[in-house]
Amino acid sequence: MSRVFDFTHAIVRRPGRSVVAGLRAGGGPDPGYDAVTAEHAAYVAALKESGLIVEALPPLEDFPDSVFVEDPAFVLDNTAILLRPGAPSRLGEPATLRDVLNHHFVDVVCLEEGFADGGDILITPREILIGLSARTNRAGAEALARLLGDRGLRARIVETPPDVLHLKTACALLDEDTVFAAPALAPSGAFEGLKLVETPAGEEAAANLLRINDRILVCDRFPRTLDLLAARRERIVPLPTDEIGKLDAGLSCLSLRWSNVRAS
Ligand code: CIR
Repeated sequence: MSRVFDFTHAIVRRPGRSVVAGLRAGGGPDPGYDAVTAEHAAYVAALKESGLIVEALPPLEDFPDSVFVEDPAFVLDNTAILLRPGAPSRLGEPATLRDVLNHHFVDVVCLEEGFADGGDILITPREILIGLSARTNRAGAEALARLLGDRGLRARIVETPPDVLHLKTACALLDEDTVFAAPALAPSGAFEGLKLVETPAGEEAAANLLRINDRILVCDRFPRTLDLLAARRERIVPLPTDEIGKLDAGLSCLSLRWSNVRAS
């Protein structure tokens, strides 16, 4: 039986030089193109080592944030949904994925109303959670939930704390029963039916980890999280994320992942 984090394929997009001008909420040092590229290469290698077939799309200089390919689309089984990213500079990104998604998926549809980012969508074994955020509004979340419902997929809309960019900035599945989440999300009621493991204090950004098959890709700069996962006997793959972190990004946002075993 395939689990929600059993994947066979992924799409990534290589960073363009314009990535250094990507969106970010705070100040801090600028990201560097070479360093982002190195982190991206390590990430792609980790996906391949986890058993995935990876298709790398060419850079798009007109879209500085297009390396974060999870946000403009949602994929599951036979279906791909071209979303409507909530940041105006990213609204043109879904159209750039249409051809590749038509190639891989039989059912490709567009979100027609509101705004929704892929970073706000968490697939759990029971349901698909859609987080309301500065990028995903209620009209977009409801339209997305309808598209999913039409395909027999149960969606639930949840709140994301105001200072969190995306739902998945602050949570990820560790296994089929367990979610790893920043404490700010714990009281949201989002994780009903799942066990909750909270991020260690000061390591909230570690919540954006990525379970793929039998491995967990996790940011390498959070020692207490690495210890916590090691104590759970998880097979961990620590990855550098300092540069993409300067762009408010983590590990989930760098790929679209799916299983062609589950699709029928
Ligand atoms: C943005 O603000 O849209 C990008 N700089 C970062 C997107 C990160 N995406 C994600 O966590 N799913």
